[in-house]
Amino acid sequence: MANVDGLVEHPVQWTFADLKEKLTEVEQISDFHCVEGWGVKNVRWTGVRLRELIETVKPKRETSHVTFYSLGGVYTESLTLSEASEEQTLLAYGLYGKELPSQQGYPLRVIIPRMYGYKGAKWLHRIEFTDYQHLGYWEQYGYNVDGVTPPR
Ligand SMILES: Nc1nc2c(c(=O)[nH]1)N[C@H]1C(S)=C(S)[C@@H](COP(=O)(O)O)O[C@H]1N2
Ligand SMILES: [Mo]
Repeated sequence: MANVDGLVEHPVQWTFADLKEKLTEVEQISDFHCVEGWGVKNVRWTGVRLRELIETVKPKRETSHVTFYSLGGVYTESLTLSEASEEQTLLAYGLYGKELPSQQGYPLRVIIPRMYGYKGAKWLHRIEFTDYQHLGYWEQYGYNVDGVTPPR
């Protein structure tokens, strides 16, 4: 993870180590579900609350959404500022007490348990604050931007 930028008062360029040092580590057990039908109960994540990062960078008044960019330049996702600020929205770097495996998104991934898995970008490297909602990777193929209702 490197850049947190866009419509914020204090953009930061943090290394993964900076992020761990500056924000409070939390542990969260939550169910994970993919829109394709599979799910995993009681997944134990370690990470930081996205809310705390938001408080650090101070979004400007016109900010309405947060866009996430994965390494590789293909996968993107977005949340409203209010969804991003929910208690359970994490930037996770640990899984069951160990470092996030590379397949699961090392070094960092977004977790928002009440939404389908596609809302959470793995291999996160940039967070941008915007005044529009960016249409995510799967959303261009018909998945719903709300992350809650399944595609028809
Ligand atoms: N960068 C990136 N993030 C991603 C995806 C992806 O293909 N690329 N797939 C999404 C989808 S559809 C799901 S269900 C979860 C799967 O997470 P898992 O591989 O840890 O089970 O990651 C989400 N995040
Ligand atoms: Mo998924």
